[in-house]
Amino acid sequence: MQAWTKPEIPVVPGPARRLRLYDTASGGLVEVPPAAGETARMYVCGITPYDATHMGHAATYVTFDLINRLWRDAGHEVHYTQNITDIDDPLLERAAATGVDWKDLALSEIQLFRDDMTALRVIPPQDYVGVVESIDLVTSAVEDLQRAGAVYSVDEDLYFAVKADPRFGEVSGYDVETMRALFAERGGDPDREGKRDPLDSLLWRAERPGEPSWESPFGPGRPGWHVECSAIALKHLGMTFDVQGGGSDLIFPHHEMSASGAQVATGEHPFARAYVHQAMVGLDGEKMSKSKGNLVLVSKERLGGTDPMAIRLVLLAHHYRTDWFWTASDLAEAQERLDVWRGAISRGSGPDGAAVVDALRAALTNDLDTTAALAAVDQWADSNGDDTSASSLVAQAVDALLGIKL
Ligand code: 5CA
Ligand code: ZN
Repeated sequence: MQAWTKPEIPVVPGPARRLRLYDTASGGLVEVPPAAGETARMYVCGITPYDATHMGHAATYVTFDLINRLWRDAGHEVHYTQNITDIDDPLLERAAATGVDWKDLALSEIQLFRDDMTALRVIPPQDYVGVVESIDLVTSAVEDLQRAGAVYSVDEDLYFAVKADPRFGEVSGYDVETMRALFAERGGDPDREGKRDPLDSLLWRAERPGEPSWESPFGPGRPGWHVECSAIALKHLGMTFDVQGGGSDLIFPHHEMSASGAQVATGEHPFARAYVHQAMVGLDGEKMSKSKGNLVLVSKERLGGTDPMAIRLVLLAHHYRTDWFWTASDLAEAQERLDVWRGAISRGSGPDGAAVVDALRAALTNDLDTTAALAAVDQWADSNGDDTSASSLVAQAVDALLGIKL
C-alpha cells in the first residue's frame, strides 16, 4: 500500500545521544539499537480501518514517530514497517451495519488516516502493508508453524498451540488468569470446544457463509489476527528487530502471540529487542475506542480549524507510559504554548540555543521524556538572551526532534 507524504526533517547540529526505551518484556530500560551505526528496525501495529483516527491512535503513532526521529538524529538509518488490518471481524461488522462494502470502508478510512498522519507530521513507514495483499505471506507463515508442529485444527479452523513456545508469556509477564481474561476481552476464544489450551489462538479461519475468503493450502478462509503481524514483520524486518510497538492494549494477547508465533516458526529468539507500549488515551473516564464510540477524531478537529501542531503538542504534553484523558482545556493550553513558541522564535535573539537543543535531546532519549522536553523549550521561550542564532536553531530542533513545525 502507498503510505503518506514524508515531512521535511531538518538536520540539527551538535552531539546527538543514544536512545533508551522502557521494554515491557524485561521491565527495564534498554538501548536500541544496541550499537551505533546500525540500521534501526521498527514494527508498529497499524490501524483496523473501520473508523476514523482518534486521539489514542494519534498518541501511539506520534510516540513511535519520536523514536524514528531520535534514531535519525543519532545517525541511524531507520527501517520502519507498519501493517493495516484490512480484513477482520470489526471491519466486516461495521460494513454490514452501515451497508457499505468492506473494501470501500477500509479504503476510505485508510485515506483519512494518511491525511491525519500527514497533518500531524508523522514520518511514514517504508513498508505500509495491508493484510489482504499479504495472504500468501500469512499462509506460508502458517505452514512454517505446521512444520514446527505447532498447529492443529478445530473443525476447519487452524490454531496455534502456545505450548510450542517455551517462552510464551515473556512479553507480557502476565499470569495465566490475567492472560485468560484479556484473551476473552480482546478477540480471543478461550472457551471454544476442542481447543487444547484455552489460550491457543486462531491462525486461519475457514470460510463462513457471507464472509470474504481466499484460497489457501488449508482450504478457503482468512487469516487470524496475530499471525499477520508476525509474518509481515518477519518478511520486512527479520527476527530480532529493535522495537515492536503499539498501544498497551496490544501487550496481550497480540504482541505475546505474534512474538511466540515468529519464535516458533524461525526457532530464533527474541522477536524484538524491545516491546514498547503507548499507554491508553481516554475520554470522560473511559478508554477511547472505536467500539465504544467515545471518540475525539483527529480529522474532525482538523476540519474544525484546530492547528494539527496544537494536537501534536497535546499528545507530547503527556508521557507515553501514563494513561490520560483528552480534554478541551489541554487543547487550549497547547494552542497557547504554540503561540508563545512561535512568538519566541520570531525574536531577533534569545537565550543559548545549543543548551536547549542538548536539553531536548537529553530528555527525549531518556525514555521519551516529552514533558521535560516541552519544559526546556518553555523556559527558553520565557527568557531573554543575546544568542542571535538561537531562534533558528531552536525552531530546527523542535521540528526535527518533536515534529512541531513552528
Ligand atoms: N490493527 C490492530 C493492530 S495489528 C489494531 O489494534 N488496530 S486499532 O485500529 O484498534 O489500533 C491502532 C493502534 O492504536 C494500535 O497500536 C492500538 O494499540 C492503538 N490504540 C488503540 N486505542 C488506543 C487508545 N485509546 N490509546 C492509545 N492507543 C490506542
Ligand atoms: Zn499488530
